[in-house]
Amino acid sequence: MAIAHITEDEKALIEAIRELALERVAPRAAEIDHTGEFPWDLKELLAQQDILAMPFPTEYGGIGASELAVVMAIEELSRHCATTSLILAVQQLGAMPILLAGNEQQKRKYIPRLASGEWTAAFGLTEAGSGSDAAAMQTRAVRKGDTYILNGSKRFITNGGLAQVNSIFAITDPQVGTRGISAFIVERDFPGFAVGRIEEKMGIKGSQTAELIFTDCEVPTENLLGREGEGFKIALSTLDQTRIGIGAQALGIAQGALDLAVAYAKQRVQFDKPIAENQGIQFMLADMATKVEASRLLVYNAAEMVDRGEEHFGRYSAMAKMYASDRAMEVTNDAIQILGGYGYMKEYPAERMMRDAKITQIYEGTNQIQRLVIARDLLK
Ligand code: COS
Repeated sequence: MAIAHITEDEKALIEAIRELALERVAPRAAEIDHTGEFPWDLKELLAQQDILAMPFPTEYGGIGASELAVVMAIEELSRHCATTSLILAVQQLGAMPILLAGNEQQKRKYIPRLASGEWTAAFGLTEAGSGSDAAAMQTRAVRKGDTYILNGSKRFITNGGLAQVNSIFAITDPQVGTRGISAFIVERDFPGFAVGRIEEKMGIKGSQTAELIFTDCEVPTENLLGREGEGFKIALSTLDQTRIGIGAQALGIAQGALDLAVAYAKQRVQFDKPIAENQGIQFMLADMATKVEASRLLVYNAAEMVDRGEEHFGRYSAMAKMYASDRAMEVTNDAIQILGGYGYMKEYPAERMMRDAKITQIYEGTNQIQRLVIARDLLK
């Protein structure tokens, strides 16, 4: 097991989450994938068990868990159901701009209800024409008295339309590039906020991915995060931290696939012996386990850098996300191979794990963007 510097209390909490995931989340995973419905019951469970409170400071109603404990919780949930782990990951993602840039009044207003799980959060950066090139966004925010008027739309927003609290990025000054982007807290009930298309996806099916449409959407000026023009930096610093959670999600999926492949290889008999007795299978399992462990070290290391208050962890969070998600794709692919025909069928979770793993190479910055972030930091 990888080195993990967490307190005894956090160790007990992670142990409890591991059991909860096995007993309550695992039995729901196939059905969630099949119906594609958001698992409100599991969101409630995470709220009741204070799991959604983990990323939030105690002074705002959270339990102030370390970043390492947060990513370990995401990992444990992901072993059984990536959709469920995403509820925690996106609660952190959507709220991070408020934690990083919000003033006291904004934190007091929004964080306690996110920590209790009464409200959920979403992060709106991506647009139809602006993915990797986040600065190419078109959504505009124009100040008019004591409100900003937002016009435009966001695409592929996780929890889009379900979340009460949305961190939305929009252009306030089109003349100055990334320095003209600002961040806002937009509530679902604000006039002019609407939900557009709901996407049909390959994996993480129970998680709602939606378009958000702003038509003269009225956002009070008090909901501007930081100052005008600081939005791009708020968005990128948010992603620097929350990408570790996506690495953890990939890690958990890969661990789940490895667990499955090991169990299957021991009980599947061909040519009068368990297939685990074949060196060809053993070598595959050994490689899979090593990839999982190396991913874990990168993910935990990046999280510990955050906990130690190190400032320049962005390179390491990008490495953790990129490496763990690329390995998760390989490990889930190998798990299917070990399960053979059964691996290809929905009777076993291997094929779901592979479909779920795929998104971890794409969201919160494609792995090509992660390489760019790492290389820029290396070469600067
Ligand atoms: N944290 C804070 N600020 C950052 C930053 C970071 N990690 N990286 C860059 N910046 C700042 C720069 O310092 C620069 O500020 P100044 O204008 O004061 O110099 C500003 O942001 C613009 O930086 P840059 O010129 O590097 O911006 P680019 O348009 O070249 O974009 C990338 C940089 C590609 C890194 C950015 O667009 C990106 O991360 N894209 C991926 C977006 C993404 O992850 N989308 C997924 C959405 S969530 S599912």
